[in-house]
Amino acid sequence: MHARRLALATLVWAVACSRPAPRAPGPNVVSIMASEYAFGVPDTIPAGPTTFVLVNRGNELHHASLVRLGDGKTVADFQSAVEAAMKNHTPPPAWMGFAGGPNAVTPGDTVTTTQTLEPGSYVFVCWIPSADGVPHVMKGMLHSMVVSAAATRAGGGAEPAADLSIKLTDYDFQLSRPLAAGRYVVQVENAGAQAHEIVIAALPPGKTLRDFLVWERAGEKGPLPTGRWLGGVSTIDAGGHAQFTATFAPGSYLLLCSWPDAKDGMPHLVHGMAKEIRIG
Ligand SMILES: [Cu+2]
Repeated sequence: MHARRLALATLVWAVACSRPAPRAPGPNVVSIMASEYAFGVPDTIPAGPTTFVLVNRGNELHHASLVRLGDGKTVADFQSAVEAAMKNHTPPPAWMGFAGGPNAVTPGDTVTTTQTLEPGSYVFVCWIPSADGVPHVMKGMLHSMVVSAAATRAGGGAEPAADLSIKLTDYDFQLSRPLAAGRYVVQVENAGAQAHEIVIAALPPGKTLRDFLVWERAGEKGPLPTGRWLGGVSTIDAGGHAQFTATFAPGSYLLLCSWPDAKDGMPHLVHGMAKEIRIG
């Protein structure tokens, strides 16, 4: 009896004292609030692995495309360069770096991406147009942010381990394996020669990629033939990588890249970067 009580006590002690092994610190987490037409985001964040949590508190679709400014370039330089590029349908200047950021999210929803940030001057931008065709950035939806080496924690933090990878190419999305319903950490690698994005939209029952492309070719008139927008990674330079998380219910989804082509200025989705996947 006594021995048995002792064994029990030992077991209780062992359970109480079994702590999980120390884990490497995760990425720094930064919240971004999006509304019409502004971002609520800190002005300075530390460099290193960073998870952005984008909350859409507005009534329209928004994303938070992260642009790195070249040395000495200001937000005013950025604004005038964007105006000139949009007016003349020219590619963005080479001093703009595209660093990812959370992609389009339905009003009321939240999406996350993780990327490793180099120190420098950045701008969060929403390139998504309103129903009037004017991109939100032209309505003032941009926010400058300094990524500071000084504020970086010792020991850094690690990027999350991914469940699958999607390669962005000129012009396709290549999945490392087929998807089933569930929650995934997706590693996105831009293996193309150009900047690309990936954004995921659910298709309502009965709608297909064809419906989306017909809507697109007709000049994007009327409501989008899509359901929920699940995020993804906003425009990221060739060679860049990032992770995003997404939860897939059974159904059909679109993978899209709307970034303008370096040669003809057309969105990449008309060059083939529009893929329908079915999750059973
Ligand atoms: Cu693309």
